[in-house]
Order: sequence, then C-alpha cells, then structure tokens
Amino acid sequence: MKLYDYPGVPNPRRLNIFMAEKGIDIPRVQVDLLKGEQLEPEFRAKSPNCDVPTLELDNGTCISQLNAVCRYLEAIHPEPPLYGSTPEEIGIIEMWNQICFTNGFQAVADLFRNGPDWFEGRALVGPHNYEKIPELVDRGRQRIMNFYGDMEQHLAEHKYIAGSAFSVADITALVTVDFAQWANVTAPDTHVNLKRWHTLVSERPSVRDNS
Ligand SMILES: N[C@@H](CCC(=O)N[C@@H](CS)C(=O)NCC(=O)O)C(=O)O
Repeated sequence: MKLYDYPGVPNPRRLNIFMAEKGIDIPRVQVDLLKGEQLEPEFRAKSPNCDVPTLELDNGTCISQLNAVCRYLEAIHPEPPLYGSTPEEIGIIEMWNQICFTNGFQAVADLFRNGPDWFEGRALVGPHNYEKIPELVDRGRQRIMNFYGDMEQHLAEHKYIAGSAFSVADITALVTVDFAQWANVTAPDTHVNLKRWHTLVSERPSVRDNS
C-alpha cells in the first residue's frame, strides 16, 4: 500500500494519529499541496476529490476521504477498535465523530478558507474552484465557540468524546481544537472539562508523535 500525504495539515494528521493508535505504518508519497499537485491529472485519477489523505492499495485501487480510509484500515486491522465493537458503540462513535466533524472541524475550515490570507479562489477543497464568502469567517468563529461550549458540557459527564473509551471521535475533536488554535480561537479557561480531556488525549503517544 501507499499513502498520499502532506505533513502538518489537519486531515492527514487525523489519519496519522489513527494509524499510530493501531501500530500501522504505510510508505508515504508526499503530494505538494502548495504547488497544487493535488489538482494534477495524475493525482486526480487516484483521488477524485483532489485531496489527501488518499490510500492506494496493492492492486491499484484508491480510497480517499478520511472516514473511508479509516474505515478500511479498521476493517483490515480491527485492533484496537476505534469505531467501537458492539452495534451500540459503533452507532454512538459514528454519531459523535459526525458531530465533531460538522460542528467543529468544518467550522474551523470555513474560518480558514474564507479568511483574507490564503486560498484565493480555493475556498473549498475539491476539483472545482470557489470564491471565498468572507461572512463565513465570523460565523466559523461563533460555531467554534459554540462547539467548545457543547463539548464542555458533554465532557463533564464523559471521559472521552464517545463515552468511556478513546475513539476516532476523540481524534476528530482533538485535531479540531488544535486546528482552531492556529487561528487563535481558543476555549475559555472556564472550560475545565474540555481542557482536562484535551490534556488527556494530547498525552497519548500517537498524538505526541504526530504534533
Ligand atoms: N473531505 C476530505 C477532505 C480532505 C482535505 O480537506 N484534505 C486537505 C488537506 S487537510 C487537502 O487535501 N486540501 C487540498 C486543497 O486545499 O486543495 C476528507 O474527508 O478526507
């Protein structure tokens, strides 16, 4: 297998933490996003949405989209389970992973990609070009603050995002919080449960090795 990757950016980081938790190592091929290599026809043939991470199997089949790649890896390396084991765990983890992605991760992406500094004409990842919508910056900031508040309440009663065990939902939430810090959108000090959880997950070797 081969993993098309780019160092330091959020979605590849999510996958690298996921793989480290499972002890999986796959040779990497760097796709230079700054040079626009993700949009070249050769890479587009492997990754229809022109993004990383993208996994190429030994038979040449390619799988992109973070959740799809993680699901594939979970199927071939079930231990430790990061998407749950029982039907109930699987449902609960998928629910929280989706909530963290939609309300947290996408809000940070809106803030970044619609701000003045980068991504001219590339407000959305994918094969098509879109102009920025500057209003999404403030809305993104508001949504992140609301996400922090919601997680603060939730984590008052749960050790991890999806309950008592670390899961893929923690990876999504952790990378969201760290990604938001790039934009100086941090949680208030009064969010003690969120901070307790953030310290707990940040101390995992998988996270420390991919920071
Ligand atoms: N929907 C994709 C998003 C992946 C994504 O946004 N990757 C970014 C790097 S964090 C990327 O490849 N960006 C290319 C670009 O900006 O054109 C997924 O779930 O994997």
